[in-house]
Amino acid sequence: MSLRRKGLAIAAAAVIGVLASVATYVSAQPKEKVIKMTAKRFDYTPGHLTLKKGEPVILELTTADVLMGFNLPDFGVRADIIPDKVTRVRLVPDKTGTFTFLCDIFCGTKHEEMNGTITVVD
Ligand SMILES: [Cu+2]
Repeated sequence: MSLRRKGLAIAAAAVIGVLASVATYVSAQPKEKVIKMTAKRFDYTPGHLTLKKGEPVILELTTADVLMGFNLPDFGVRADIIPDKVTRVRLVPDKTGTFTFLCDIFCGTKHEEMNGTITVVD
């Protein structure tokens, strides 16, 4: 094998090694459950979620009409839900109980009543 070929073979082996370790790393990560939630004046669908403590989830938030907010103060999570966009929020519940989330962007007459709950179980 020429020196040049040897160099190429070593480089190829290194690339394969890196790809294999990346694949192992990705597959070792816990798969986050994706939960779709739609906001619409003046509620969220679903309006209640049950999650497991310590299990990360991704909330995919969309709005069916106007700009909304998603605020889950007990977990320090908040986001704008913008029309025609998907807002992704990662949540790792680290305590059990039932917690309220609410809309914190004024969206109309019943805005103050727009909320839902998340129950976190062990
Ligand atoms: Cu609102």
